[in-house]
Amino acid sequence: MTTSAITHGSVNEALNINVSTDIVSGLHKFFTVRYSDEPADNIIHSLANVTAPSLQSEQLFESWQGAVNHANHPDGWQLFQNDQYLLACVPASLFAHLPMDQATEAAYSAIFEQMHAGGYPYLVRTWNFFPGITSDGYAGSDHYQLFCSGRSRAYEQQLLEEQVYPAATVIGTQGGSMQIFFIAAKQAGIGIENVLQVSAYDYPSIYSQDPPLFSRALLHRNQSQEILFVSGTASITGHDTQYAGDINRQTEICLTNIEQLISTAVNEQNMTAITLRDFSQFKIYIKNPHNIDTVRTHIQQILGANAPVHYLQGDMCRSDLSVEIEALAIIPVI
Ligand code: 3EB
Repeated sequence: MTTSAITHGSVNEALNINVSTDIVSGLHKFFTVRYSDEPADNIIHSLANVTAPSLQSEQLFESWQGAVNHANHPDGWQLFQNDQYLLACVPASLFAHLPMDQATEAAYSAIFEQMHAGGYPYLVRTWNFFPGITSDGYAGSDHYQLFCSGRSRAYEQQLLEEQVYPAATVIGTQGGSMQIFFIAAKQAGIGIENVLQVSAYDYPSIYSQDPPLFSRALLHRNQSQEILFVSGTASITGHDTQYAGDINRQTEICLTNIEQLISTAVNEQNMTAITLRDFSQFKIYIKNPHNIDTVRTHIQQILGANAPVHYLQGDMCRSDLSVEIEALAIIPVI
């Protein structure tokens, strides 16, 4: 890919990590994701910092910056929007006082409200971070299962005729409160499922009472780009975890799953043919920080040494999963 739609700064393992991924929509820069070892409070429009700590430097802050709509929003919303996309982080004040399932329901209901108010009816991508993902909540459910229930309940109240679920990441953090980021759009995207996996929304209820409502990937086209949002992808085939305890084999299955998503998008939805090396960004969440060298060696063999990869500590929703990979491809349309 050789266009200015994507800019990669220098990626290095020293303190000064500085990668930006610009999503450009038409002529309007939508937002920039900035990575730095400094928090973004010196930047004019810092959306938020993600809680998952980096494994690359002592501290790595991800801050999303863009053109903020300066209209006065109640409840502390800071909305980034242009003629096609809306991006925001749900204000914690809307759910911080509630138990997990109700908190999630409140957060997603608030997202749907903002989407409706702004005229962005399609949810295309979400990132969800919260502590204690596999620890007990209540009623025999862990926090992830309660999250799934709350999300389902918010969707049930939506009463939409046809629902394309967004691409999603759900990662357990070591502390802090829940953070939910999302991108919504004026135009619908296309959900991409993985033939090697049962669709998450069809999982049997052994994993969660209410199913995880997300698409394995979402293909979104605008006037100037094809964007493939690949959900957090784990070592799951069918609906079973593969290779518990084997970090290398798990990494392999994650990549195989992502390759399968590419080929479905290309063959069934006519997406431009790309390979893993054409992605703009990977985020690799690793549960045990000791595994980073193993994963990095594996990834560099496949993607090359200069691939746009960030390694982050994060817990997965199943205790037998050790690694999860999300990815973003931005393909300029000529
Ligand atoms: C999986 O494939 C792994 O509940 O939104 C990955 C990405 C996972 C998103 C979600 C869950 C979610 O089931 C877990």
